[in-house]
Amino acid sequence: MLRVLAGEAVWPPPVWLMRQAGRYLPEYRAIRAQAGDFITLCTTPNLAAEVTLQPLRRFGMDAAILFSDILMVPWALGQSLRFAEGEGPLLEPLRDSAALARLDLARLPDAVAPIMETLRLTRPAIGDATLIGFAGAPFTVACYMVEGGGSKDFACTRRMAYAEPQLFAGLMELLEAATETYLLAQIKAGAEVVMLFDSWAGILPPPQFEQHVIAPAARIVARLRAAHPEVPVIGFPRLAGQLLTRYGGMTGVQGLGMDTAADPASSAQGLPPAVALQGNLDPLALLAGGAALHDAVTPILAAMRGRPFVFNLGHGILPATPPEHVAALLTQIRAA
Ligand code: 1CP
Repeated sequence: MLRVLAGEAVWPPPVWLMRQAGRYLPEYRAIRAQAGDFITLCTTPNLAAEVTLQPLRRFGMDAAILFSDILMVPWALGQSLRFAEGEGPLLEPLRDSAALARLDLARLPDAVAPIMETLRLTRPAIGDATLIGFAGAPFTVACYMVEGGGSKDFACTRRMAYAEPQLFAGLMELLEAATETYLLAQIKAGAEVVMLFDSWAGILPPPQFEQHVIAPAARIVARLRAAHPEVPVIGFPRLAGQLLTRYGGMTGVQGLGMDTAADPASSAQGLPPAVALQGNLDPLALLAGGAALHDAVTPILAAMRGRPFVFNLGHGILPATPPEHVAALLTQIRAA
């Protein structure tokens, strides 16, 4: 994985899966039940480290991703957060300057200390695999903070960006600083690669994509690389469409995540050859399994052979995915 992110075309490619720890694994559900709620699981280092390791033990993945969530940053800044059973995250919606003023960057280091302990516990236990730290990118985290949870179109957030630009800029500045502090701490605690998840990047028109997705990512990458030139950064601007390669060229990332809708061959075309691509199997093909899975994997491998590439999904693994399908996927990739 580290060789690929340094620009080498390693074959067969390394593989890990977004949300590789999670509800599709019975051993995850057992630990989740033991922890009680999701935030407790994320802030109990021995349990979070155990969950981080589960997919490596079962499938022999080439990378472990820290078990946590992108919404632990708003939580660490002081926004109230809970994960309702079956409903996803619920936050106190941030809609005015008073709510923004209640957040405090100075709280973050102590609040995320247990997450750093998870990384310190995991690193010596993963052997040759690579440890990935991560954060949500400022725009996607702002979406959840303003909306108060998930949404189809994050209309309140986009409205705020247009109608109350100073308020939105204040939130984005706070998140940029928080993301940087948080990722630097993760690197210090043992993360060998960091990934920026911008899951909702693609809901923005091009000028706002430039302003709220590319520009903050470029600044974050520059500051991380200045402090730790040895640690590669993977950017994942989901649903970016035609703007994916522009993001890959302008932000200075070493790895670029392709979502399910991206075409691997054309994503590679406009990209500097040393930037690794990562992706992009449809999570539903993995859920379906059998010949459909095999036939979905083949063209991705064919398009990526000969360039730096990390095999992954195009979005997170679905909870109904049979674990045997993941094992079959790894067998096919390792035989490539
Ligand atoms: O009930 C449970 O056990 C909680 C389900 C769950 C899990 C397993 C949530 C709630 N988060 C996670 C872990 C998680 N989230 C990881 C851990 C490591 C791994 O990949 O194995 C990571 C990297 C994330 C990242 C994350 N959280 C993203 C970015 C990637 C993506 O999927 O687009 C986003 C948008 C979230 C928010 C979130 N957290 C949880 C849910 C259900 C959601 C999505 C909410 C929504 O928009 O509907």
